[in-house]
Amino acid sequence: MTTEQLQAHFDTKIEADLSIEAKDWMPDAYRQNLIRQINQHAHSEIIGMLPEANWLTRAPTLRRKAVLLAKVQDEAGHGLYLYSAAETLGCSRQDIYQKLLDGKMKYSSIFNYPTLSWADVGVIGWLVDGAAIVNQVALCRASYGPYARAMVKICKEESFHQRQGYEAVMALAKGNEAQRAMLQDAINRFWWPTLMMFGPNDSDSPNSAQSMAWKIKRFSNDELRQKFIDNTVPQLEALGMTAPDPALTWDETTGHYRFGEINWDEFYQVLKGRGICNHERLEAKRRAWESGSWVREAASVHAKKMAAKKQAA
Ligand code: BYC
Repeated sequence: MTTEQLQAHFDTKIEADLSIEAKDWMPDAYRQNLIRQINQHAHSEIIGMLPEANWLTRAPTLRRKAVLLAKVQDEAGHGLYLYSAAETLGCSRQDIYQKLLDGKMKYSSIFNYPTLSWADVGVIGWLVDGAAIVNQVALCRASYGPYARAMVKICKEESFHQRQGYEAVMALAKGNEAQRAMLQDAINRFWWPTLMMFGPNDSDSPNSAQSMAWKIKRFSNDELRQKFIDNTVPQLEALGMTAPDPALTWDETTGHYRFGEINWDEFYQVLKGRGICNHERLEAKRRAWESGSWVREAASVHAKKMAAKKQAA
């Protein structure tokens, strides 16, 4: 088939909502866009383990510790599913990971904020995983099959994460004055950064139009942000807590909450590596990569020995 015929076949499949699979022909720009998004997503899962892991040794009870340990391990699994999905597009995991360590690839801005109290762990589960679900449920219908299928499993686990987070914040909301103040402080610090997770406003989102035309993204950044706010404000009210946004009001006519202006300058500073924890996060990953070098070496020697044995047999 000529390139034009292959392109026409690809366009017909996208139009008909059929999955594009690893061995199918696809335009190079579609492939590169997926490599960018899926790997950024994978990096976010792996870096995202760090803020909560900070509290593993100080969880208030054994039960909380066991649940948090399982949750943080789930995030490592999400990273693995996503790196594997990205590899089906022909990129090398080592190359991609090196780009993260060199600060040449992005990961979600939210993980550059510190976790200062135990309440932050609950708020991450409730708000951050809650925002991730809103975004990721839509990605379960992404046009690239391996990405969409990875998202189905991830969403099931994220949904448990969101519930464990809400259960933890409910306990604090029903607690004493100091516990309620700790929770309100965590909400105040994480509210705006959570809204930034959905990416820039649609008018400033360079990738959205093409990603939506290719049905990688099914909803725009602003649509998903609004959906998250509409879902979350009633949960906030049920806790008896408030958002740090005086403009947050219910709009009877649109049936949605209105909210204030996001500080996009802060968002872009974080993307440029100037967030509170950018340096610390990448340093932790570089240290882990170096201290794990003996494992990689041993595994590659073992793999070579096995291959030689197989050849000799
Ligand atoms: N942070 O044109 P746009 C989790 C970048 S982890 C950093 O709108 P796009 C969890 C964007 O990459 C869940 N960068 O881009 C884990 C682009 O830069 P490049 C993480 C951001 O791709 C552990 C530029 O800004 N979820 O839940 O169409 C513990 C312009 O943006 C951000 C995902 O990764 C950001 N917030 O849309 C707990 C979801 N926003 O690449 C929880 C998958 C934007 O052109 N990703 N940028 O240099 C997506 O759905 C989309 O990539 C986005 C952005 C909606 C994030």
